[in-house]
Amino acid sequence: MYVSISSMCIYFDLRSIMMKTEFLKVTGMTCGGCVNSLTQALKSVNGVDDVQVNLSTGDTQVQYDENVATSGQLRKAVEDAGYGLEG
Ligand code: 9UX
Repeated sequence: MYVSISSMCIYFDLRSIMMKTEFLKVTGMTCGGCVNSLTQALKSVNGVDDVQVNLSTGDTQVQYDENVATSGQLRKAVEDAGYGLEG
C-alpha cells in the first residue's frame, strides 16, 4: 500500500508565510470606533498586511512584512492615532 504524493495538493499563502507578527498592548480604546480607527491607522502603514484588535483587552496583533515596515513605525502609528502602548 502506498500514498500517492501526486494526489495531494498543498496550498501556501506566500504573503502570509513571509509575515512577522507584532504583539501590542494598546491602551485608551473605549468603543468600537476606536478599534476601527486603530485598525485603519495600522493598515495605512506600508507593509502591514493584517490587524486584529481586542477592544476589551487592548491586545493587538499586526501581521507585517519586516522588510517593509518596522516595529517602531507600528508603535508610532498607534500613538499618532491617539492611543497608548503598555510595555
Ligand atoms: Mo468611540 Mo474612540 O466614540 O477613539 S471612537 S471613544
